[in-house]
Amino acid sequence: MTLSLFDTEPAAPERLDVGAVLLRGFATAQAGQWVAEVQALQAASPFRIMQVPGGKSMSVATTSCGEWGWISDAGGYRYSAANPQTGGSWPAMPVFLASQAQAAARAAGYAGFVPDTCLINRYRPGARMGLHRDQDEADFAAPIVSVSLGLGCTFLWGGLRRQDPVRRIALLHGDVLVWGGPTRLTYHGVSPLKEGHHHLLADERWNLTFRMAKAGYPAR
Ligand code: MD6
Ligand code: FE
Repeated sequence: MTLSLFDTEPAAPERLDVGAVLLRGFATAQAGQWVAEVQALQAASPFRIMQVPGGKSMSVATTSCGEWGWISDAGGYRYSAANPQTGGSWPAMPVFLASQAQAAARAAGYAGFVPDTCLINRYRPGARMGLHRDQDEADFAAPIVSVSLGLGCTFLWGGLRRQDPVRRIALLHGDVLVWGGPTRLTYHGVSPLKEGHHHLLADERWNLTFRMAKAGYPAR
């Protein structure tokens, strides 16, 4: 196969680690729709800065959609059926987002991924995410599908122990990271976002993580 700048074929899946697959550019062709869907969601359920249990503020702004939303407050981290800002439920997960996330999971070898929540994080220059593990979900057999839009970032990929060495991986607009299996509980984070300009999102990076918060994997 010859490759040119104009090929629309997505890049071959890149294996980042056991169970972790990077689908470069998976969301690029339909990025406009991704952005429009998130804009509509955030009109219903605006991004806001949450507190972490110690009382400090996160540097990213967050919202959720789906049956569950991820929240953080003085009481800790958890999934909640209610949005604490409104007391009501979260906006439903748009069919486009759910089906794209499912397709990405399938492309990475995870059939039966049916997300019940999507956490949306907005980064502006300087915003970061400290090393952490995603461990608030009920079934670690389910992967997480992570979509990057807007400005690129340096993603930190560590190991199963906090003190393990960390690899630095560029995540760019349209990249989708699907990750589960033996490295599902890998420590990871995001370096402070650098200043920049993206044609769709200006000085922002959006990260969407689709999860099965409460459901068992695979869905049936
Ligand atoms: C981010 N992502 O990319 C932060 N967590 O902005 C995460 O913390 C993350 O990308 C679990 C699985 C995939 C992720
Ligand atoms: Fe995470």
